[in-house]
Amino acid sequence: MARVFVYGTLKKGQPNYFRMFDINNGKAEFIASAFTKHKFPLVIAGKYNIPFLLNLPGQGHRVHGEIYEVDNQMLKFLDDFESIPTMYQRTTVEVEVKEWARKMDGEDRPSPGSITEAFVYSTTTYQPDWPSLPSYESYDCYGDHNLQYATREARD
Ligand code: PCA
Repeated sequence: MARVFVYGTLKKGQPNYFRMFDINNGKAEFIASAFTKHKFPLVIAGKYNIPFLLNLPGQGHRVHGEIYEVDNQMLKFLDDFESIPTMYQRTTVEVEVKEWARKMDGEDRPSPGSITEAFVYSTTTYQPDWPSLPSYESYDCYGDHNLQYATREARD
């Protein structure tokens, strides 16, 4: 089992969320909503308007996302889906918990505000102009930026 912090199209309500709940890909369970302890640029870039967290700590915003617990099969699926290591790299990030999932109720329920670690799909293999693109605190493919995400199936 591993914990993954998702901030882009894998979040609830976003276009790739369903992939984490396709049993053919493995298992995933929602653990908490959270935001990164440090700031990072979260930009929307490239021909397909893909969200990328640039591995440049200290710039941009504290990025909002969700932590999922995934099994090994799902972790492998996600590594493949996110085109590791060329498009993204899977790194570790410190995140501050906003709210734990109900299943975490119980005596050892950690408090909101606690810091935990999770994997994240971030990148150092970005184009030189990407750090100067607008950066977002919370990704929403339907946001007023008008940068429509092209799904895997819609790309040429
Ligand atoms: N999928 C991963 C990285 C960016 C993306 O669209 C995620 O949601 O965290």
